[in-house]
Amino acid sequence: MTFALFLIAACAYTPPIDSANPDYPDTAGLSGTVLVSLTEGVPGRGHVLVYDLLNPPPPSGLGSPVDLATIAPSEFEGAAGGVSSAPWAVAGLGLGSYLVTALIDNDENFSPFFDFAAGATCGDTVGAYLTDLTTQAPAPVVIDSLPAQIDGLVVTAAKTLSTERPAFDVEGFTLGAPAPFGTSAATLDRSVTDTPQLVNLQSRAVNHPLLTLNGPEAEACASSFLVRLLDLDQDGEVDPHSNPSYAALGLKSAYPKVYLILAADLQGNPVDPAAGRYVSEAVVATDIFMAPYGEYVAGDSFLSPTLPAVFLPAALHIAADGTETVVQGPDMPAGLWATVVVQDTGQIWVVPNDLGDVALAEQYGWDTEGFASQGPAGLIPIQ
Ligand SMILES: [Ca+2]
Ligand SMILES: [Ca+2]
Repeated sequence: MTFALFLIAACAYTPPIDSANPDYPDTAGLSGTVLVSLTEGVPGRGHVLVYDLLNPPPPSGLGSPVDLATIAPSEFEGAAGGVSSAPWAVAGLGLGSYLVTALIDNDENFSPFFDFAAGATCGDTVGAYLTDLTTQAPAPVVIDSLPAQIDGLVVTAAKTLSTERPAFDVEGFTLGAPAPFGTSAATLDRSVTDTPQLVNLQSRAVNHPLLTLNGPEAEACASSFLVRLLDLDQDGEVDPHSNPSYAALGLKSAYPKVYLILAADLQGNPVDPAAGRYVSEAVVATDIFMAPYGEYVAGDSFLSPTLPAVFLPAALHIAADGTETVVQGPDMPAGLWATVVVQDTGQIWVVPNDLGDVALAEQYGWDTEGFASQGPAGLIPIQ
C-alpha cells in the first residue's frame, strides 16, 4: 500500500463513518437548517461537516470530519441569486464538543472518498454554525449527556471562495536564502542549525477526471498560494511569528501555514501510527516578498506561484495518548515527510495525495501522467 493511508490518518480528510443506528440508543443527533446566500445561481450539492472541537479543521487545525450530511441540490428551497435553505441532520455522535461547518459544492467536484477531491474549490460557498453573525466566530455544539438530540442549528454559508486550492509540487531545497538567491541542496538536514534551510514549493495545475484546478497563470481561480503578511496590530510591520522561539529567529506571521508531517523512514517504510505523529512547521520566508526583493508591505495579501518556507530542525511529537513533546535537531527523526499547505481560507493541499497513488489510479482507470510528484516521490527527505 502507499502512503495515502497514513496521510488520511494523519492530516488529510478521512471519509466520515456515520455510526448512526436507531437500535443503539447511547448516541447524539444534530439537526437544523443550512442557509446559503449566493449573489447568482443556485446552490450545488451541500455538505454539512462535523468536526471534533479538539481536532478542528484548517486553518486552525488539521482535523478531518467525524460526520457528514449531504444535501442534494434539489432539496434547497429559494430563489436563484438569493438565500436558499435546506434541512440537514447527522446522528451517531458521542460525548464531546463539535464544530459544524458547511461546504456548498457549487462546481460539483467534491468527493469525500479521495483526499485530493475532499476540499472546497474556487466558487464553492462555505460557512459554519456561528456564535453570532457579526464576529462570524464558529460556535461549538456541546453534547454532555447521552442519548441527546439537538435540533434547530442554523448553519450559515455565505462566503463564496474566490481562491483556488493551493495545489503544489515540492520544487527542492536551498540553503541560506530562497531560490534563486540560495544554494540548492539535495535534502534537508536536521543537524544544520546555523544556516537557514528552505523548502521551495511551486503551485501547479491539476487536470484529472475528478478535479480540475487552473494553473498559477490563470486570470481567475489560479491555483497560487494566497500569501497574507499579517499585521494584526496595524503598526506597519509584519507581526512576529506567534511562537516566541520562531519569532526570536526573525520569522514572521504569515499565511499560508506549511507543515511537514513524518510519513516514512528514509527507506520508505510508513511510520507506525502507534508511535504517534511528528509535525514540524516550516515558516513562509516572508522576506522574499518584501524589500529589497519584493514589493509588498505589512498587511498585504497577494497570490504567489512560488512559496519558500524555512525548515526549522524541530518538531512536535504528538503521542498516541495525546502527550505533546518538542524534539529538536538530531532528536527529530530522520525520514520522509509529507507537506501540508494551509491557506487562511481553510483551503489546503497535501503532498503526497491520492493523485500520485498508482495502484488507486489503475483501479479506477485514471491516467497517472504528470502526477508522480503528488505520490511518494513528493515526500521530503530529512536526514
Ligand atoms: Ca467544489
Ligand atoms: Ca505588526
